[in-house]
Amino acid sequence: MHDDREEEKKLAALASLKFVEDGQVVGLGSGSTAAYVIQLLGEHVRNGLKIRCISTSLASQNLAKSLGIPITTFDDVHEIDVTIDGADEFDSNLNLIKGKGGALLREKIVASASCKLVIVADSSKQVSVLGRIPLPVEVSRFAHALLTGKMGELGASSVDLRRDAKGDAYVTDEGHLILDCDFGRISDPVALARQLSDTPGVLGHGLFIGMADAVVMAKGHEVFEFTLQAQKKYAV
Ligand code: A5P
Repeated sequence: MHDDREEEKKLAALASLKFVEDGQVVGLGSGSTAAYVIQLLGEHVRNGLKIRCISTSLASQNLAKSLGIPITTFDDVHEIDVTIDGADEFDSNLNLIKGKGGALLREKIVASASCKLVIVADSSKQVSVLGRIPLPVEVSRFAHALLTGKMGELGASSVDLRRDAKGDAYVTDEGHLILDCDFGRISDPVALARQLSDTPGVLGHGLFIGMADAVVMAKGHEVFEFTLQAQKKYAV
C-alpha cells in the first residue's frame, strides 16, 4: 500500500508539470508529493527550462537549491504565476486542509500571491468532509497555552501541541508553534476558517478555502484533474 501511495504521488507530480511554462515564477510546495514536483522541475531546469522559484519551506528551498533551481524571494517578486503544492485533505469544493508538514503559514502566503494554485495529491487525500486529520493551527509562542483553551471553545475535542522527534515543541520556519486541533467533521469550513483568522495569536491555520484552482490526483495508474468547473481524467 505504501509503495502504491508513492507511485500515485509521483504520477500526480508528473501530471502537474503541464501547468508550468518557460519564464514563469513558480511557487514550490512542501511535503513528499511537492518534493517529487521539485525533483522533476530540477530535471527540466537542467534541460533548459527558465523559471524562478519561491519556496514554502526551508526544506523545499534546500532541495531546490541542491538541484540547481533558481530561487527568488518576495524582495524581488510580488506575483507568482503558478504554485504547485501538496495537501493533507481536499473536498469536492477544492477546499483543503494543509499543514501536517508544518509549513502552513508560508504555504498560505505563497498561495495567496499565486495566480494559480495547483494541488498534487495521492488518492488518500480525497475526502467528502474535511476534518479526518486534526487541523494544524500555527500560533504565537506567547499565546499557545491560552489558545489551547480557545480552540476547545471553538469546538475542538482535543488540542495537542505538536512535538518534534525529540519530544520538544515543534517550531515552524517562522519561529511559531503548532496546535493540532481535532474539530471532527468540519461541516462549515468557511465559518471555522473565519473564526480562527479572527482569533488574536492565531498566525495561520490549515484551512485553505477557495484558494485551489485545480487538484491533480492520482489513483492507481489513473490521473484525475479536479477544477470547480469539471473533472477530467487522463493518462500521463
Ligand atoms: C506541509 O505543511 C503540508 O501542507 C503538505 O503540503 C501536506 O502535508 C502534504 O504532504 P505530503 O505530500 O507529504 O502528503
